[in-house]
Amino acid sequence: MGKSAITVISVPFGMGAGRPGSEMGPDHILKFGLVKKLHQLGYEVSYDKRILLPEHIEIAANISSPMKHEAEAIAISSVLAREVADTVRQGGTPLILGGDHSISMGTLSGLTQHYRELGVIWFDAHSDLNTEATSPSGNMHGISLAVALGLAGIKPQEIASGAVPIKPEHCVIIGARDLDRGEKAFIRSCGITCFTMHEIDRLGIEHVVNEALRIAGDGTDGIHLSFDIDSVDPIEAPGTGTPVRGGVSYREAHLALELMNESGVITSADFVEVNPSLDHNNQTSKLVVDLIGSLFGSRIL
Ligand code: HAR
Ligand code: MN
Ligand code: MN
Ligand code: MN
Repeated sequence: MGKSAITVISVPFGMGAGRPGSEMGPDHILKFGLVKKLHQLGYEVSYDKRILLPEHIEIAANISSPMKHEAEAIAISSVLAREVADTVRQGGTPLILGGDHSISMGTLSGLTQHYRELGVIWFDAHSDLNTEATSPSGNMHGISLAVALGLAGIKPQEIASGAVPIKPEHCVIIGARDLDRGEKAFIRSCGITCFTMHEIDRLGIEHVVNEALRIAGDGTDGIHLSFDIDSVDPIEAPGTGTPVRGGVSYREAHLALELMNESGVITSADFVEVNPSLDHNNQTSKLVVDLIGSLFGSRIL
């Protein structure tokens, strides 16, 4: 990432997850020194933007939808999309703090108003590629990537007029280890690249990330990193709602983000699914601060 100004956008929204708590994520990440860290790295930072649910949700709830809190997730995403698009228009680098992963519907709908061929790196234990028809849980955070790709009933244009779907060949998932049946079938057929934990074990995180950057950068005009903290092993990141053992290590996570920084091609990022109510001594919030530091150029020497 270049040294342009960073616009931190807090999204204290957790209704897309199956349990409460991730709405406290942004305040905790800020409390544990994010702004100070970014200042030390030489960035100008604004951090007063907070996306709240509108008092009157304009989008009528789709009563026939099996998804829980669908209207709220769409409403918060619409407001977020506007803020993200404004940030990009003003030349800032958007850094969005979630919140559960449903908010990335908003991040991506805002970004594609400017980046018409956006690459996406989705760092996650899950693929979030269920649709309303395949979701086993009804939780909105499990369908957000499908929405961004235009595969779900909810379309990106409903979240922000002027948004376009992400193309599957511009999308790379890293860290997957808990996929539902419908998601697996879709990944096999659609042209998305998915580096599961198996591939990370065999190829190494450096190779995987370099490949991801190449694929997401090929023919695109920007690359968004969507970092779900449950990609990291629960030993390091226990403060998250759907932990899955066997995730990337502390070192692998840092190296991945350092490589992304070195590449200079990441144009925005969101960090999601921190749930402070499940955390141990705030270690997950502190980890996210350090990981964001690596993405923005923090070095040991
Ligand atoms: N695949 C499951 C579902 O659709 C679980 C989704 C999980 N959670 C997340 N997203 N944290 O990455 O409900
Ligand atoms: Mn996710
Ligand atoms: Mn996840
Ligand atoms: Mn292309």
